Amino acid sequence: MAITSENVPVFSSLESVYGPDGSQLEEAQIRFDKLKSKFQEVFGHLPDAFARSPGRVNLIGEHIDYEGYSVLPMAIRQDTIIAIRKHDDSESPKQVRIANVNEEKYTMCTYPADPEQDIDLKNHKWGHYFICGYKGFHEFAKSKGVDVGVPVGLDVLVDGTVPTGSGLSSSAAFVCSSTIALMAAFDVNFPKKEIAQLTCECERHIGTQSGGMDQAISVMAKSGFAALIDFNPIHATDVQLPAGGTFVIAHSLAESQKAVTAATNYNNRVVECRLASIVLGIKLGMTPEEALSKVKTLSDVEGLCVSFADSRGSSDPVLAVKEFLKEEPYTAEEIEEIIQENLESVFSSSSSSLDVLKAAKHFKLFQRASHVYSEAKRVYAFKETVLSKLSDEEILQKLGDLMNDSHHSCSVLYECSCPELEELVEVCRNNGALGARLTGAGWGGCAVALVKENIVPQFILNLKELFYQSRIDKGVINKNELGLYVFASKPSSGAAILKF
Ligand code: NG1
Ligand code: MG
Repeated sequence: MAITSENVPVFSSLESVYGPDGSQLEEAQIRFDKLKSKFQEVFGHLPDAFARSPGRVNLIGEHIDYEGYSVLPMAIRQDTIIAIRKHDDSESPKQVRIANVNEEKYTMCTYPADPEQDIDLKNHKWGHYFICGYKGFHEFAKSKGVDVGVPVGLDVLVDGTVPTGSGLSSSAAFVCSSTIALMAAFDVNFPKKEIAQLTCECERHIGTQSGGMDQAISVMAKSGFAALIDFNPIHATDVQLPAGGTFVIAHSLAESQKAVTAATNYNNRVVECRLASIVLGIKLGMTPEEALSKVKTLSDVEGLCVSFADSRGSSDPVLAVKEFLKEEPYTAEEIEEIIQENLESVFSSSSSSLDVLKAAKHFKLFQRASHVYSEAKRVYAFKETVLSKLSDEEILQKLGDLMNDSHHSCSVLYECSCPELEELVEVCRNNGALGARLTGAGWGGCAVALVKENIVPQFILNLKELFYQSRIDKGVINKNELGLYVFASKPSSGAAILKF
């Protein structure tokens, strides 16, 4: 298949991915050598190909991708690398065997070589993420009429450096590298935009109703640029960040297990947003039937808010929320009365949403909708600030303010922060960050701080002393692991296939 710049690049050298300079390349060389020898040791063969896909840090635009709004992340250096070998028809076992270089934490998972298998969500295993990619790859190939033959055995070895449960999207790095490794093994290459869409959809097999940000940036990132990602259809615009500022990522050390807590955290918010959009649609003049059938996300009803204008005359759905939704949480009965339908029927096709309904006491429609609409505006303000004619100094200051506002909204309105993240964000701000916020889904994981380049080393030292030292003393982490939990990051490149 012809490879164009629209497809995933296929490289034959590590320099093309990790850059020509010293430490990163050396580190990568060591990882790849280890992967190869481990592969040989575990499976008795060398791999056919490798794929890598990076984690990401979201700079602004939290919990709005699944509501149809644009977000602004950048890829980070940490990534997942996968080595893969496809068996011949005649070889057995006809299984997908997934091993990890970190075999103590991740023991080998084995699945049947069946692209139509269901994923056992009640019994969460790390290998499930590969199977998401496996199912997605086959579904997509089928939809495109690409013949990938009868199912054969696959050997897979994984090496991930994106910390898990940290809001840096280890899951998307894993699902995207899995899908791309499969493409390499089957000798096909799809356009990046289509891979971004397919990986977003197939990661939902894990049970979270995720938006498409993580997969889009992991697949489409360009080295040196953050990206504004739009959805429906997916589109990425490069964003050159101003000189003089650096993003520092710091882990709160609270791990958020999103696949396990979905019903009360992530999927709960997706359901609340859906309900908020239906109720708002009705209040803005739709009939209940119309709202129930047409409205999926808050972005779907934004167009009905035109008569609510801000001081600059542009339409402002936040004002419509203030007018039409009440601040007190809604009970299920109150919502059913407005929408004239019972909630179980609204969500009958989604078992993960039904789990949410079972677990929910009430629904905070006002708060969730206010967050989404205001956060969507902050993303555009962020992009416009970057493009503005202000001095770099002023730009950095404004971006920092927007990040602080975003955090406040996540914390107070969306309630996806946690005490450790609150403490960390505060420490960042008290030590010279121009702005700091939780990043990713929240409920644990990382914060991202915008820091002037010239104070970065001192800033990191201060975080070590003021946030991490007490945790090292208590044995939560090891002193020599600190570099894994707090680091400065430059925008890295997106997914690639490596064939040597
Ligand atoms: P994390 O938790 O970083 O994987 C999740 C979602 C994103 C987005 C953010 C919140 C997945 C795979 N990713 O990111 O799509 O909604 O939360 O902004 O669920
Ligand atoms: Mg994730």
